[in-house]
Amino acid sequence: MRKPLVMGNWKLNGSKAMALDLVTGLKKELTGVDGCDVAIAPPVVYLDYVQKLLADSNIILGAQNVDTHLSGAYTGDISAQMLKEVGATHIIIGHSERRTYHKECDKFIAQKFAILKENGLTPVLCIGETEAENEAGQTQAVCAKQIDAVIDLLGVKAFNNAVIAYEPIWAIGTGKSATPAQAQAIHKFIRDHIAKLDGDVAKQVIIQYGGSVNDKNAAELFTQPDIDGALVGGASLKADAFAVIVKAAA
Ligand code: G2H
Repeated sequence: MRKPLVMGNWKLNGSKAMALDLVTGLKKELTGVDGCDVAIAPPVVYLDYVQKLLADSNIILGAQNVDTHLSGAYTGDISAQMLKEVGATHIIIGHSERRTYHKECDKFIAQKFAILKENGLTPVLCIGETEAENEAGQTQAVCAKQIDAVIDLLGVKAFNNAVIAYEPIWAIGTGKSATPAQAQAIHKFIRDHIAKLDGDVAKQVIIQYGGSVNDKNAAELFTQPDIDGALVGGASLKADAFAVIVKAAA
């Protein structure tokens, strides 16, 4: 049985005051909630602060990015060991916003996956197609290619204790979520794609859906057998909405 994971991706939002408010609210709303892992990924400068706020809770600390190097002359970068030292365990990589704005390619993202695994951290690998690719019927091919970049570098077993977040780019921050049936179809494709190489790895890998998940549409998405929780952007910035999503997955 897979335990769903609902993860909040704060993106470039927040402040110390907001973090205090949000974490205080989440701890209160989520007391006693079991059956779903919960993680939040604040901006990197707040990780240490949020880690302290989370000290007496089960909420997992995540981060939104990592560099492929561990140390050296890489101005502005943050290493896997630094993330680990401040208590972050689940690290988002390959988000479409980084693929687009920072020109990150599949091979580079696979290297990030590798450095996270080498340091005992959990990659949350975002994949997904653009609207044009979707309309051209290329969704499966795009997702397979993004996953295969990791498999080519590390082998399929790298997906043991890893997370995939399927985020159709046309659904991100647009309010236009994929339907539960649409999402289920591609989640099943992703799991089957991995199962062709290793059935056990496929069975345990968490496949989250992401893209305009909110307190209204989450419950229906989670009825689908291959949707194991969600990566949530906008709706993770409000404790009450995020708690509704977590409870729907639990
Ligand atoms: C997709 C998602 C979180 P939102 O990027 O990663 O954001 O829920 O705002 O669409």
